[in-house]
Amino acid sequence: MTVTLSPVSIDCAFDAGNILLVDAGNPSRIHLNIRPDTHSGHFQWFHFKASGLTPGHTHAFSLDNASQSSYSAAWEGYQAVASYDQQNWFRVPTRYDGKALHFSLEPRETQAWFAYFEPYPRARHNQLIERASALPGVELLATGRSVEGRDIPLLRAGDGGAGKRKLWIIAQQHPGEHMAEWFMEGVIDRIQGNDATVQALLAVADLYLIPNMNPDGAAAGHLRTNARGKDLNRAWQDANIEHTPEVLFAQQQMKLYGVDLFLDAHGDEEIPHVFTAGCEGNPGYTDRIAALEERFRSTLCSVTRDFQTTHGYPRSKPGQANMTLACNAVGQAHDCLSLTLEMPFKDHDDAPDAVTGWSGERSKALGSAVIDTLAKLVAALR
Ligand code: GEM
Ligand code: ZN
Repeated sequence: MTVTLSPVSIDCAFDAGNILLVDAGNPSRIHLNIRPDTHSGHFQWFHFKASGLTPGHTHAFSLDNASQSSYSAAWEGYQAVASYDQQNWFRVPTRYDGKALHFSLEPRETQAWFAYFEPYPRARHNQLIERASALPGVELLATGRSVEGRDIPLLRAGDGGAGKRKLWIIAQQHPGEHMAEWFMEGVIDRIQGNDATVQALLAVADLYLIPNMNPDGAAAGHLRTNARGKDLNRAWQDANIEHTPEVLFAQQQMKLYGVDLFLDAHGDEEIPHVFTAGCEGNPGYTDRIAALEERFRSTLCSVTRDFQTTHGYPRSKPGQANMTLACNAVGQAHDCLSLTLEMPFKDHDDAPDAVTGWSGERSKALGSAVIDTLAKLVAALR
């Protein structure tokens, strides 16, 4: 008996949506492409809704231009995420054939969302900022503006008292790296809990938090760039109001308040582990900074299984750092501990989760673990 399947429709006209329909003529096998960032060749982030699915029938999707994406080697070992309610996301069977990325779902409902990683919605960002700003001891310290005029809130937890350490955490310079703002939500949730560790930390330090550095890129479903096609994490030597106002805002605020520690939250397409990258290639790199980097890493390892120091980026050679990166530029300018924190689009293979892989929830838990780490480290920062 032949089953006549209803037509499948594909939609991405929503926050952080990104897909291009190639051919949905066969509801069992939908052909799609990923849309490049505006004014940039970068692409890898995808996020779309499929409606008209037939419960119990296997629908296959293929991203036909996957081999031309920014990090095409990263498709190996990667699994796409899906959701029926945009709240609970799970990994789906996925394979990369060297040209296209193929994934499939035998749906239990007639519609589902698919994405490269669990999206952090702008509405949730707005709620997060509202909630954080209303917490005792937390204030909306300043608000920057993106190229397209979206808010870039800078929060401060702590009273800004003299002599306190200034600990900065920024996130999602690269807009497709949604795990970064999930991480920031975990930091803010921990502040809200106001447990003894948080109280001890905020007695001697203030936390300066920018939960989303690139709202325009996130809204547009970009992987890597802002509305001007600029990679913000390559703009820390020549930021300007016209092309990279997002970075200019952060730098101006750091100059105004000072920096004793800097953490830049990102996601990595290829390496299935959580890791950090330091400033070993900076001209101003010292044994003191090297010791602080090591202590941060060993302490975070002791606090959570979702961190490790075996896998990561190759170390930069002495004096060979790319100073356009936030981590290196801030570490040099403020002579402080400065790290890029990387979470995987895949899974943290030291402690894998077959259902979710790396996820928003695990990013949040890592944010909490970093608070414990900062509390153990803060006295040694200067
Ligand atoms: C990375 S940071 C790159 C750091 N590279 C080395 N070798 N230290 C970027 O901006 O490319 C951060 C990211 O995008 O995840
Ligand atoms: Zn990044």
